[in-house]
Amino acid sequence: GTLGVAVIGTGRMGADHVRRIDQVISGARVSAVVDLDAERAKRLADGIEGCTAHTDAAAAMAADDVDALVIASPGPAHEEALLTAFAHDLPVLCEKPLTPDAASALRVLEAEQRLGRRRVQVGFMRRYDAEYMKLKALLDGGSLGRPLMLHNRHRNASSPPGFTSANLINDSVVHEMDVTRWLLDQEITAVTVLRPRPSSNAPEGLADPQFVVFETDGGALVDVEMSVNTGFGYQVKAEAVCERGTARIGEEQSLVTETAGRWGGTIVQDFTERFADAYDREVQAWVDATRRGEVTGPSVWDGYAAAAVCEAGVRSLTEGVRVEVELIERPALYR
Ligand code: ISE
Repeated sequence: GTLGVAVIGTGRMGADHVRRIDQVISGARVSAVVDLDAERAKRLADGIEGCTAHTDAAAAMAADDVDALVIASPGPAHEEALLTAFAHDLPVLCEKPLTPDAASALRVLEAEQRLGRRRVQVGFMRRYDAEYMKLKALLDGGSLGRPLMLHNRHRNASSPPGFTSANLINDSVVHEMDVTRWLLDQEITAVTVLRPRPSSNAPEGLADPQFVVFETDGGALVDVEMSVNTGFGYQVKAEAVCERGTARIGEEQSLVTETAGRWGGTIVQDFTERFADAYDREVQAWVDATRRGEVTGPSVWDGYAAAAVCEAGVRSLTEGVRVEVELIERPALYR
C-alpha cells in the first residue's frame, strides 16, 4: 500500500520534500509533519489530507500511519532522530549532513550495524542528477582512462543569514566530498582549504570564496571553487580530466537565444531549481526501495566518511594547514 511518511523539519528543505511527496512522486503520502514550530507544522499539515502535525518526533514515529521518515531538520538534530527511528525500526531518508561530525556519525554507524541491516539513505541527491549520472557512467566505462583530476565549481547566488565560513565546508562543499567518493569510487585522504581575499559581496568576516583541494587514496587530485555570494546565480559545474580525455557537466546550455546581434541564456538562482529533478528522482527511488523492503543509495558509511572529511576541512580552514583524513575500517555491512 501507500507509504505513510513523517517529515521531520518543515524549513525550506523539509517543506520542499512535503510538497514533493504530496504532489510529485508516487507510492507515498505525508501522514505527519514534525517541527518545534507548532504553528508552521500545523499550517503545513492543514493543507494535506489525513496529515497530522507534531512538535515531538518520537510521537510521530509511534503513529500507526507512519511507515517511514524523512529527516530534514538541522544537522545537529539528526543523531537523536536517527537513533529514535532505529528504536521504532523505521526506514529513513536523512538529508545531508548525516550528522555534523565524525564522532556522532560513528555512533549512528554503530547503532545501524546493531540492527544488522541498513535503514538509512542519506540525502546526497547529486547522485540522482541526470548529468552526474552520465558522468559516472562514462568514468565507470573507462573509455577516457583513469581520472587524474576533478575540477568543481560550486556557486551560490547569496549566503543565508548566519552562514559561517565553516558552513561553506559542512553545508556546501560536503556535496563535492560525496561526489568525489562516488564518481571515483575512492576515499579522500587529505584536505587543504585555501582562502583568497574575501569577495566584497560577502558579509563581513565570511571567508568566501574558498578553494578546497582533496587528495584521494587512488592518487587523484580534486579541487573545489566554493563561492556563496556570486550575486549572479547558482551554478554547479564539474570537469573530469582523464588519461585520454576530459568530460564536463553543468554548462547550462539548455536554451540559448540569438537576436539583435547578441546571444545569451539564463542562470538559475538556487539549488531547489538546479536539482529539482535530482530531488524528485532521489525521493522516488527511496519510496520505491522502501516499499520493496530494501535500502539503496548513499549509506550511513557515506554520511560518516563525508562527516570525517568535513571535520578535516574545517580544521584546515581554521588552522591554514593540510589535514589528513582518518577513517575507521569500512564495516562489512557497507561493502
Ligand atoms: C544547501 O544546503 C545545499 O544542499 C545546496 O545543494 C548547496 O549548493 C548549498 O550551498 C547548501 O547551502
